[in-house]
Amino acid sequence: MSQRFDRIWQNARLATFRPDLPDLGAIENGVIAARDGRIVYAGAAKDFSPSVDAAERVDCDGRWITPGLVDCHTHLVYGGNRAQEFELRLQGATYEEIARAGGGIVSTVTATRAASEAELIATALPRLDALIAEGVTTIEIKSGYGLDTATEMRQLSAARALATMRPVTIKTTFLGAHALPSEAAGDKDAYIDRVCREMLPAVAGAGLADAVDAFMEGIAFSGTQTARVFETAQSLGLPVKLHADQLSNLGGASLAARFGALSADHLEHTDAAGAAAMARARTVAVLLPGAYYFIRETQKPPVDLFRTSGVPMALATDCNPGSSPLTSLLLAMNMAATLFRMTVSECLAGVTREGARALGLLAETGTLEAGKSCDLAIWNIERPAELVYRMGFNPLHARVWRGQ
Ligand code: DI6
Ligand code: FE
Repeated sequence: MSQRFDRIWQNARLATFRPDLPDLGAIENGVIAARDGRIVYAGAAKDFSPSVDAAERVDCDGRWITPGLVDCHTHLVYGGNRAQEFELRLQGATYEEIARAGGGIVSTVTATRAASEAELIATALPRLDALIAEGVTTIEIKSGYGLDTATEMRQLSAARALATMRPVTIKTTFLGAHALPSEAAGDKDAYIDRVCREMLPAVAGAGLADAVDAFMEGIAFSGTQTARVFETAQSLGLPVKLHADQLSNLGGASLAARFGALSADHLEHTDAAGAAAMARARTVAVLLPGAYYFIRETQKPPVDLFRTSGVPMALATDCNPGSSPLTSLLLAMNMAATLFRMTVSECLAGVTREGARALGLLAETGTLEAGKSCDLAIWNIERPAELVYRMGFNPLHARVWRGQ
């Protein structure tokens, strides 16, 4: 019996990230076959029937294929930039000082409110293209620079529009509880009230968000305020995630776990209790070495604790104008290895399988397995470690999204 496929990639080395195989799930002489945009076979050439028929065969000349990369934490859509604030920091001001002085996130809010949806799309596209050029096939994009209903919705709508303009899967996240807008005059509870009663129902009603995030921090929102946002999100059927323990330990990891969050992100200050709670809840730790590097943080996330507690670890760019103006997942991997001492396998799993898990998309993408979307990155490399080792070099040969 002969089967017909749309495309077959052969003579490839596969990093499958299959959960039943160790490390990268490597297969030396591998084949991937796709039909209707989905993987039908990914495995050893010797187990693949030679009688199959395919509309197109691609000889990979021994190149490595990984799953298409997943950037599971970005703030890609925003107005303006913060190069001037960067200069101030070079003169000695800290990130928290700038935030308290009305700079920081709030200055990006002003620029984002002033931007039309078309302008938000136009400025985000080059950043998206930079990620795509490195093999990214799935990306999460947060709001959080509007802090009023209309602008938050405009940001999310721009993020949705990007998905129609490029071959990429985009998941949107509502981050209304990112910072306190100046018109809230210091009243965080009243603002959270508005997030829960007005903004979240409007965003959910318009189908603009796939998840809800919050920034739980001294300069942002408390655990009580975050819990209110999460309760409202869950009552609207939306999964939650959290910017947790980035600058201090307010128990963000434990709170995220208590709500069964998809992920808790940053986590520089997370303690053993937080890691244990995340392990029990299967909440993914999303580590963001770009932010750690850019704000010159010295407290490292407890990678060893996550390892020994069995907390899955993902990596992302945190692409944002204030603390991580980074549009390279390859560089994020190099930083995670160099700064956090993550292994090559952990880094690569972090931008594929674990990134997909952090978005609730593991059934859909993130590994090379039959049944999943055929999202591939094909690399001109001799060994996978090259993807982590180099700084500022892109060895992508080809990228496939949904079989194309
Ligand atoms: N944590 C961060 O690192 C970013 N947001 C957040 O909650 C920073 C956002 C910004 O400074 O614009
Ligand atoms: Fe972030």
